[in-house]
Amino acid sequence: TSSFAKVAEYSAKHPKPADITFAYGTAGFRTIGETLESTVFRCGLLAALRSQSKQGRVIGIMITASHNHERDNGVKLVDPMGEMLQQSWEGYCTEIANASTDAQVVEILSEIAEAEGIDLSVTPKVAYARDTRPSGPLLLSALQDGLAAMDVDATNYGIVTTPQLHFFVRCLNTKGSPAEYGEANEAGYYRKYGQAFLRLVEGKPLPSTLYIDAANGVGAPQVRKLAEAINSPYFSIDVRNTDTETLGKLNIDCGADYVKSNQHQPRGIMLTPSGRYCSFDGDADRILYYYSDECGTFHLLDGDKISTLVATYLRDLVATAGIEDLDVGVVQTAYANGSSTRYIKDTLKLHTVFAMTGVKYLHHEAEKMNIGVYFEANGHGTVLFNASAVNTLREFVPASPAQAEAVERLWALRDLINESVGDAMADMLLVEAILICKGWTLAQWDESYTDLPSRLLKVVVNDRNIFKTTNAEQTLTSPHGLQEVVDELTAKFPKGRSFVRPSGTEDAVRVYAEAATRGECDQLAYSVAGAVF
Ligand code: 16G
Ligand code: ZN
Repeated sequence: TSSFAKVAEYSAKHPKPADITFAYGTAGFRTIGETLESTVFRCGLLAALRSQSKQGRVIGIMITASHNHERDNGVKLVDPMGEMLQQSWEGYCTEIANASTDAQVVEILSEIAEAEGIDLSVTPKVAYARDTRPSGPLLLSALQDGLAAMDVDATNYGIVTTPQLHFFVRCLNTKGSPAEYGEANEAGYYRKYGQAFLRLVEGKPLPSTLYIDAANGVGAPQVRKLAEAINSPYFSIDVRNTDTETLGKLNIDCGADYVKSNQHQPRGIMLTPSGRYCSFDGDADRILYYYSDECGTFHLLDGDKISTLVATYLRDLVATAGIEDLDVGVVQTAYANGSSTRYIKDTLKLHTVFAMTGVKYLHHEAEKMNIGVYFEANGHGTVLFNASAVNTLREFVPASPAQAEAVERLWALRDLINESVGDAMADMLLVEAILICKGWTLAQWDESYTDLPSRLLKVVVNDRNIFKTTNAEQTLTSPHGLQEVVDELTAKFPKGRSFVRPSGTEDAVRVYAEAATRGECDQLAYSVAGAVF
C-alpha cells in the first residue's frame, strides 16, 4: 500500500545478514551489535505501526544490551504506559526481523496492519534513546531511517538509562490527563524523583556517603545529574566506574551482574566496614547493595533484600495509617532465595506469588495486587499501586495526625517509584529514603534474614528447546523423567531446592540450587547439572 511507499527503498540500505535468525526474547533482540542494523531499522517500522494501532500514542525504543558484553547490543520496544511491549507483538518483531527481502518487509507490515485493523492515516509517534555502547550510533541511524520511512513524529532522547526512556514514554502519553506522570525530559525526571525523596527524608539524621559503581555505563553521567538536581546532603554520593569513553570497560569486572555472579566487590571500590555501596548494571535498570563487616566478609543485599525492605516499610505505613483493605503483596521468581520467601510469608505475613523470569511476567502479577512489590534477585524491580489502591488512598480520611502523616508518606513513596519499570536510580532513592527514615545501616537492614547459600550454573546443551517448564519455571515437564531425578537429588539435602530452566536470552540451560550449607548447595547444583547434561 502507499503508506509503506518508502519502506522498501530505505530497507535496501539495511540488508539482513543472511546467516542469522533473530528472536525477540525476554529482553527484546540482543546479540552482536554490528549484526543488528536491519533488526533495529525494522523495529523502527514496527514501532510506528504499533503507535498507529494505539491511535498515535507514543511508543518507545531503547537501544541497549544492559549488563551484556560491550560488543553486544540490543533493542526493545516500550508500550504507551512505559511497560514492556505487549506479548502478541513480540511475534511480529521476530517475523519482520527475519524477512529476507525488502519486499517481504513491506508485505509483513501490510499483513500486520490488516490483521490488527490499523488506521494508517494516524501519525505515528516514537521516542527513542540509546546507552553508551560503541555500536549505538550505527544502530541509531538505522533506527532513524526506519522512522523516516514511516514518516514518524520522533523524539530523540539521546543517551539515557533504559528506565528514563520508559519514564519519558509514560509522561508523554499521560500529559494533560489526571494520571499525568511527570515532565517528559531529563530535568523532569530528576525533579520528580528528587523532590519525592526529599519529602520523605527531611528532618531525619543525615546518612553517610553512598559509593555507587556505575559499571562504566550510562548510569554514571545520569546519577551525577540526579545528585546535582537533588543538591542536598541527604544524597551524598561518590560515583565509581564512570568511564564511558574508553573501549572495553563497560560491565567489565564491575556492575550489578558482576557483583551478583561473583559475590564480590567490583573493581574500583575498596570496601571498608560501615561503608555503604551499591552497583548499577550497564543501562541502570538493576541495583544491588553490599557492604563488608568487621572481619572483611562481603555481604550482598540483593533484589530479595530490597523487596523485603520495601514491602515491610509499605506494610507498616499502611498499618500506621489505619487503612484496611489495602494489601501489600510481593512477586518473586524461582531465583528468590528460599529464606526471603519464608521471611515474607512467616514473618511479614504478606501474600507472595512466583512469576516466570523476566520483568514483564513479574509486572503483570504485581498489577493484580493493591500494592505489588516485585523484584528479581538480580536487582531488577519496582512497586506498583493499582487503581483501587490509589482510590482507597484518595478517599481515606485520616483520624489522627499520625495517620495523616503515614498517608502523606505513602503518596511520597508512590512518587518515588518508577512504576513503568525497574529503575536503579529510583530504587536507590527508595532504599536510601527507607534507610534514612529507619536510621538503619546496611548491616541492620541485612539482619532481617540470612540467605541460604545458592549456586547458579549454566549448562550448554544441544537443544535447549526440549526443556519445558511449568509452575513459574520451578518444575520441568520435559524432557520426560528429568524432574523426578531433580526431585530425588534435592531431597538428599536439608533445605535443598533446585530447578532447571531454559535461558530466555542465551542458548543454554540454567541450573539453580540452594541448601543449608555451601558444600551441600554446590553438591546439589553440580549433581543436577550432571543430570541435565
Ligand atoms: C532478561 C530480563 C531479566 C532476566 C534475564 C534472565 C528484562 C528487562 N530482562 O535480561 O529480568 O533476569 O533476562 O535471563 O526482562 P535468562 O533467561 O537468560 O536466564
Ligand atoms: Zn539492565
